[in-house]
Amino acid sequence: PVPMELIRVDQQKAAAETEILRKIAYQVGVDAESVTAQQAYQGVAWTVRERLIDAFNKTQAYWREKDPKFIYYLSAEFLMGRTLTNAVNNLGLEGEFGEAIRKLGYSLEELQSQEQNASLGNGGLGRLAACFLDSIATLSLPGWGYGIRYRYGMFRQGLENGYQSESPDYWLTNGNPWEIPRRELAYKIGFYGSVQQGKWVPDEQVYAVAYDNPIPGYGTKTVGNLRLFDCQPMSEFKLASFNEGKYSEATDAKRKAEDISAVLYPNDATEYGRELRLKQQIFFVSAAIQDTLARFKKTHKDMKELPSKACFQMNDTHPTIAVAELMRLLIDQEGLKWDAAWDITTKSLAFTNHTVMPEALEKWPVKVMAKLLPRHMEIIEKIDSIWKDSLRAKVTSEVGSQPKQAAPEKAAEATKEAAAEPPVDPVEAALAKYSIITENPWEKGVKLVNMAFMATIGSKSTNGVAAIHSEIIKETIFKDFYELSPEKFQNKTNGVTPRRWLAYCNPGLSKLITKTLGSDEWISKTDQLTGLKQHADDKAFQKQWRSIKLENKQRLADLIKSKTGISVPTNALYDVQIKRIHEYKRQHLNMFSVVNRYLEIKAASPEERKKFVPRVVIIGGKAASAYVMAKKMIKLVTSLGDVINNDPEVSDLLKVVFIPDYNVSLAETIIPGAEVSQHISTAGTEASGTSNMKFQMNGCLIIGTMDGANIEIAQESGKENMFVFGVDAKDIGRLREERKNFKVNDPRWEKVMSFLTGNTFEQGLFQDLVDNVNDMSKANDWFLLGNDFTDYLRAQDEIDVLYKDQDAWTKRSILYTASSGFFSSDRCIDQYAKEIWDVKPCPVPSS
Ligand code: DL6
Repeated sequence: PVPMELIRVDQQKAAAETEILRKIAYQVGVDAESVTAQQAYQGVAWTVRERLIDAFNKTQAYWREKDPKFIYYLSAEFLMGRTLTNAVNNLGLEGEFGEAIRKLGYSLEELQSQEQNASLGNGGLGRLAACFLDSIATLSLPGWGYGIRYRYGMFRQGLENGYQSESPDYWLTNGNPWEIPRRELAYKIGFYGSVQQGKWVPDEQVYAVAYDNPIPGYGTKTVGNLRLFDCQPMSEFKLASFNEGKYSEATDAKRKAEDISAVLYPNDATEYGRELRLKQQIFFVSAAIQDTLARFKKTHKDMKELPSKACFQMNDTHPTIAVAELMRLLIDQEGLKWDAAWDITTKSLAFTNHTVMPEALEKWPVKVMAKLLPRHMEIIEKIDSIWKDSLRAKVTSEVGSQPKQAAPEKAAEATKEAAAEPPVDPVEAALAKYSIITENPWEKGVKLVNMAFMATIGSKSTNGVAAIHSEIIKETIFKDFYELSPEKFQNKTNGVTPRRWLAYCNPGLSKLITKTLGSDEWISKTDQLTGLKQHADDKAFQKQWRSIKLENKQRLADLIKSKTGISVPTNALYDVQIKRIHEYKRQHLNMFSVVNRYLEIKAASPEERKKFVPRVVIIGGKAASAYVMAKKMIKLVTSLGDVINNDPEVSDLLKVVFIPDYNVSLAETIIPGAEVSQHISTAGTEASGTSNMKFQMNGCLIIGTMDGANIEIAQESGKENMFVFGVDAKDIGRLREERKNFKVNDPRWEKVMSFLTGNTFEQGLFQDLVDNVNDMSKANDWFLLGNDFTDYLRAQDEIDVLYKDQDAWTKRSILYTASSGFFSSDRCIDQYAKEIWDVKPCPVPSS
């Protein structure tokens, strides 16, 4: 065979320029002299791909030889964004390729903008998974991500009459240079059917076809992998039906199979939609586990060794069917006994919870599960029954030790109920709180599979994603499980990659940091950023810091102009809230403060108006398609923008901008240009937040509640440096109880409510939104906007005061960046690797 050294492009030392020109000529098929930006992008991307594949192949071969323990990150979402800049920089190709691209007449940034975003995720959870892959590779940890190669990502958001409109995001229009199809790697995935002699005989089968997406680490030769599965039918179509003219029937199976990897989060309002989601989950989880077991079995005979070679991290509830699937594969295919399989499963799986929002904690109807996955349902029932058996003795003694005599009125009630219902065994009733299979509280007789409970029972650890969140889950959703096995519960405060979210998205600031610290080591050792603290008071340094911010604000202003047509002045304070639109994130509270500001400006004399700090309030984010109130919140932002931006009295003192179709690439321009960012969820509702970390890294000040990772950011940057407001998480329960008797004691609240329901807008347009927070006869305002309103406005005033002192503002900005080191995903992944996965670095040698 020809030695690989002669084949590898990185060994041939051909100039990048020559390679790119060859690609343009022979891959793209055009003449380099008349190359468009898209064609130049294709030429460059396919060239970078070859370098990437060289390093990828070397890494994977090295790992095969060394056989280290792997982490497999199972996630329904990977919000990767664009790849070119990240790949060029992580591979250290910026000099060589930068020059070659310039000779083509473009810049890297221009070519990057030609790439479609891979929006295979919804929000923080998916972007976190992408940051984790970057850090896993950077730390040279043997690890792969596993997910779905959705043909359509998160929907594209447009605006129609100020309302969100949705259209499909076909992100593969121009092909995808960053993936390697592995058509020979296809796993069978079954659905429906029945269990016969203990084995599953599915009625329907599809193939999961692997696509590898190499993930380059930074400052290392290691290139990890994201293996995504595409769903393909077992056969293309039924020729016989086709020949009979039954075209639709002929392609039915193909269409159904393709549906599975078609869209991220199919609408689950219908039964077909709900079933499709569960199909997606078993589809990628089964393919991932089959794939892992196949590789494991090449070098290992004894399945008991699996936990020493593989750890599967389940990213939220979406992949938690893994508990039943790993059991099934070990028992039905590998021939293990139940106990041995359970031992392996519970040592190989780990679970992360990302939310306490009930709607995101999946519970599948037993009926749906039993129909689609009959063998899994059988396994789940057995897990549940063995689990409850193991607790019966303990529960029996607890029930026995409880006082027998109920209070007289309770006893009377109980007697009445008992007459109507069959008697309930008190032990069984007490065991119910631990059960995976539960009664649907809203629909009598309907049983549900609680996926979070199954995950925590079936895995070695359960973690939350910020300190407060990890405490909350121990006190609420997993209280009973925590009391049984406290050692299983951990915290892993999230982090974000400093490559994409500082070094590459903010090249101006990155250069200044490197110059100031004397090296670029901070890019992988972010604790070195603390070295900036000593320059925080230096006026000359502050000036440089400010001038970079101004350039970034100009870039953001240009983006706003191009996306919305709105001109915004760069001398205004840029105030940003970008995240999914949700009542708990309270974009409407932000808008209430905007209304208040607007009314104050209008009421002020021309002389008084001069005292206002000009502000541009920027909002971005998508509302789930079935979430009516979130969609109304978008309409609120756009309607306020229409009124305020066109009011000559307000002029440049206040602008309100909604940037449509918020995605990773837009965030890369918005975050460096932001001066203050809003993280204002009701305390106790935002698990962590990760954009707060990105803003902090880029020296953007934060206004926020004591919620999620805000608390730890405040600890790192100094609480006095953050604009903190709002009620405490520990008071939320009580305050919610007291809502009926609560009245906002602030005349500004009434003014805002009246403005929103008055004649500025179409009659009744915002009545539902206002009632939702203001109609206390119905004990509304679940997210306590009224309770936090006054304190929020106080914090907003503090922002204005500080902004007038630009030196003090800049000093804080420097201190934010300087204290952001903890929030690197490298730190977070290092903790996962050591404290949960037990996976060690296996760096590819340099030569
Ligand atoms: O852990 C990543 C991210 C957190 O930063 C957010 O606070 C949290 O809302 C998000 N969770 C989800 C889960 N599903 N829902 N909804 O997206 O995870």
